[in-house]
Amino acid sequence: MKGAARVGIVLGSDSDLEVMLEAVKVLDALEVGSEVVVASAHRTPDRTREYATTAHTRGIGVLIAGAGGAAALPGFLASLSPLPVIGVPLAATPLGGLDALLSIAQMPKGVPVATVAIGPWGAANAGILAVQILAAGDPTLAKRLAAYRSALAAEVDERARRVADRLKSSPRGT
Ligand code: RP5
Repeated sequence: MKGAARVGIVLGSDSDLEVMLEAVKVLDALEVGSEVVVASAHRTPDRTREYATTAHTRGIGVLIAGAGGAAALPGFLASLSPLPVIGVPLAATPLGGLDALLSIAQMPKGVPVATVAIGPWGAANAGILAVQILAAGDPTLAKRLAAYRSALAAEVDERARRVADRLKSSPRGT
């Protein structure tokens, strides 16, 4: 949420907030300002239309939309906004999010929605993907992203070291 918002995170419902905070956390860590709004494609179409058609005029560069039931929201935003839209399928129905995943991913040719994994992993990845899109035209952000990726790699190196140490002291893991 830090600074002027460059990423708009749209929730179909306040019940989506907990999972979608994973995207906010990533954006905060990478110092990219974001805003969170609740706007449903089917319950508040006018409010959603208003947001989709004006977000780019206020400095927003990417939209992230989380949706569970029916999951029309990312496609609805993409149909109205010139901005790239990333859809996060949420496990809000008895089908565990697979319905949302298929609905969001299967956009007909011509109006794309970049679709990430179901749930918190997808929300976090949506945040990273949004930063990657913005970083294409922002060298400072690109550097920050590179540092983030290096930190991820260092973490794996550390895990590999721990596994090697453990197997050295007890090769059969006993
Ligand atoms: C979708 O239906 C929302 O995105 C949410 O994931 C799901 C359930 O919404 P609530 O009934 O909890 O408001 O519109």
